[in-house]
Amino acid sequence: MSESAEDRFETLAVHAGATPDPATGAVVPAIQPSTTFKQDAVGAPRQGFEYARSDNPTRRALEATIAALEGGSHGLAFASGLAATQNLLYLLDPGDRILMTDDAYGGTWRLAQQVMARYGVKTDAVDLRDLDVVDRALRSRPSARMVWIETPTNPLLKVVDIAGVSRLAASAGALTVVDNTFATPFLQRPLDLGADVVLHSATKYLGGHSDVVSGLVVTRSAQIAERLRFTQNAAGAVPSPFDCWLLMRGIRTLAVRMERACAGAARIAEWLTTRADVERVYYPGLPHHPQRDLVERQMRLPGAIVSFQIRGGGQAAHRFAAATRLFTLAESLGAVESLIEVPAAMTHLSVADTRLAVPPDLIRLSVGIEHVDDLVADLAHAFEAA
Ligand code: P1T
Repeated sequence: MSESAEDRFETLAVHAGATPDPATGAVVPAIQPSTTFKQDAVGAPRQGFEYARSDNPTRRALEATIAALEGGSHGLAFASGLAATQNLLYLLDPGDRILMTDDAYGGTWRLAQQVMARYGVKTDAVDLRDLDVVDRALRSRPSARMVWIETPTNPLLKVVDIAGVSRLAASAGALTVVDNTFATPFLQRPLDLGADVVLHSATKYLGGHSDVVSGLVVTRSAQIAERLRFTQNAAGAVPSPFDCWLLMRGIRTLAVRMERACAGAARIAEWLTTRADVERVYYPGLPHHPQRDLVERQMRLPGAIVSFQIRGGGQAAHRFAAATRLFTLAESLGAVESLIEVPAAMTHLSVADTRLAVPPDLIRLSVGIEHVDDLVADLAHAFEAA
């Protein structure tokens, strides 16, 4: 990551929003709920705002904030991570092909396979960790127009070389999109590594408090931004001003939340490797993670999601996930409270029987910011109870 003294991430996260308000001195941005804006003459809106779906002051402030944090020049906010994904897929035409990481959020794969396929866009699952495989897949016909990276992936925490894949994609004329939900711009900045577009389910770490569903996109390309700005308005899947405000509030504490959660996750991952009732632990910070060197090169910290396979199969996983007390059994991730889920039966149910299917005995932990000793004690109790 390249940061100057003026724009260290922690500082930027607090100050990137439009504050203090020049009109009032308020240190918190205002929520502007107005759906429409007065025009002084026909077609002459005062500050470029006409109608809130097209643009509004609160969303504009959020979009500038995320663009600054990702080191991009254009930010766009959507009603959910999948709405953001949908708008990126609108960049494609019938006959185009996407190469997608072979471990990804189930909903992203479902959108590509069950919706976009009907409009003639084909998606192939590829192990994007292997650059030779990527190179071959980019060369095969029809040529790929977009490479869709998640890194670390959901839920197996595979790590993809963003710079390597972006270089190959660019030379083949394909766009590289990075879903940066698991890492956040605090841990990893894909645009600095050559990606064309970064996407977030802002529902997760950026919001950070399990109280807003939203999606964000950032790019340095004026041409891509213009097309996305058009579909953002034309298709209309936009977040409310209140949701935008909640996200700006969440983003201000992103760095401290991530540091704390990552420290807890590292400790929990290590502890799980010592348990006889655990078959395998997935965490990019463990010495045995297959892309350990890449993790150190590409990420500031290895993240706060830990997955593991429990001995005893799918039923043992279900019993374990229902037995924790502090880890709440729920979908989603990335908030202050720790969550636990069984991907094969929950977040990734829609990819059962596909190449993206995940092991039934896999448990995913989203480590929050509680005291780590309490979290470890909770897991220890669940192993006894399950
Ligand atoms: O839920 P939504 O805001 O629409 O975002 C979809 C999405 C996109 N990308 C990644 C990497 C995600 O993890 C998600 C949503 N994931 C969950 C709800 C989950 O529990 O994994």
